[in-house]
Amino acid sequence: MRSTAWNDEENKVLPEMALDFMPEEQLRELQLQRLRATVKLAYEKVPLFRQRMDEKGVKPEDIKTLKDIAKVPFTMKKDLRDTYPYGLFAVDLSEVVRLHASSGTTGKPIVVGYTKEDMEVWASVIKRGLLACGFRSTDIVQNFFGYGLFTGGLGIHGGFEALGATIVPISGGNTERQVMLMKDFGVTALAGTPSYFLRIMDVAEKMGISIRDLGVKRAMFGAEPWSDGMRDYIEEKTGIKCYDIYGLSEIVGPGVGCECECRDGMHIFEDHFYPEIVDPETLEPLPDGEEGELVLSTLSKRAMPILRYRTRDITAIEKTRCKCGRTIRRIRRIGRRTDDMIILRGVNVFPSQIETALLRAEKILPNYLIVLDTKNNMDTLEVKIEVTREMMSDSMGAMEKLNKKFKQSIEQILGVSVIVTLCEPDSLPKSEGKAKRVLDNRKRM
Ligand code: DLL
Repeated sequence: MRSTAWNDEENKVLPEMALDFMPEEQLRELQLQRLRATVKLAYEKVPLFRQRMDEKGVKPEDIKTLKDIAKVPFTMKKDLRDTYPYGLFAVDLSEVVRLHASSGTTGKPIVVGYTKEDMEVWASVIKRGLLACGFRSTDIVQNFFGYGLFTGGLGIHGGFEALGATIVPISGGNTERQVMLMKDFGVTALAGTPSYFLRIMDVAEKMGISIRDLGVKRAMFGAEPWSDGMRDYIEEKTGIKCYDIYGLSEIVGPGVGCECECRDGMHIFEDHFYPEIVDPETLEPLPDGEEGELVLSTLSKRAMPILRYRTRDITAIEKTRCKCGRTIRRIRRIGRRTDDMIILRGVNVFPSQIETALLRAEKILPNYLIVLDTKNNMDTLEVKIEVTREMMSDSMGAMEKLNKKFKQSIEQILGVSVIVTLCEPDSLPKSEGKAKRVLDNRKRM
């Protein structure tokens, strides 16, 4: 049996943790130094960055203060798609030790790469977040973020491993087994998407197991928006203290920012990621305290430095210092985006991907509607497809075959299971101007 004793003194002096409390002046100096090195690396090694900066007449030497970052052009998801798969890499592939991928806006994913040092930084920022939220090396952690190309599973895994915790790398799915292992393995901590945990709670109840009576103390949730109401609901029902972790594949994956014990916004690990808030319309930088689109630059990434990435996430940088004393700034929890990306059970889905899938299946684009719902505490995605007269058939078999073809094509592109419902011609709402393709009936607490 592991000892549950935790030596606070020992862990406070961990060098990574001390970085959260660096004197502000020193932090800004470090950021500037790293920003300059990153801009130089990107300019010298990545043709897209060089071309964009040349077009604006900006040279790496022009970055003299942190404010000069505003001179640097933005990067967008489309840039990662257009340079698929390795066009933004700044090092030789022989130095890349890991690839991950996330949904692009069409059929192709976007690809990200890491050097050995990038992997160490990634694990260290997550470890700092875990420590800040009270997770300890004595924890037995059930990690139900998906393992694979998604950054969630393996990323969080690396953070817990760096912490020295015992990891149960169960990944997502097989819900009854999740409940069984949680009980049998004496799990004390969880990591995963909050929406999937609601499903686990439901199944546990059906199995007659009370999660409250198991030894789980803490959960690290993220990868999708979840409200304070949802946190209260989970905490009241299970007694588990829940924390929020933020990140995105383009920047590193989970661990760009994380809450601390105060749970009053997410601290950005500013020594590795530089946050800005811009007006999503004018793209002008906004002062701390004002809400806008979060823009992030990497400060230490070598395999794939990213300059001023437009995350599409809406938030604000808090003006005040957190009660915990950390000098790294916080962003408000994220509830919405400026684009049409849907996050379904932690997986990013764009309506345009569904269009690609429909086109691929039948070579024409029928009218369609995406309906999101919550059934048995699990979020579902239904694609209602209006069959055209040419597709219509009196034979049940032919219609079932058509349904299967659409379903397979969509699932292949999205990587999540969907429900396909074929509808009569002219039965779905027609667009009047901007098509409203998504009906979100999900229960949000
Ligand atoms: O979701 C990385 C991650 C994995 C974060 C595990 C936290 C935990 P992507 O698949 O690239 O990466 O999706 C990134 O997900 O731009 C946000 O819109 C959303 N998102 C991520 N974390 C949160 C969060 C991972 N804590 C996109 N709250 C981001 C709200 C979040 N939205």
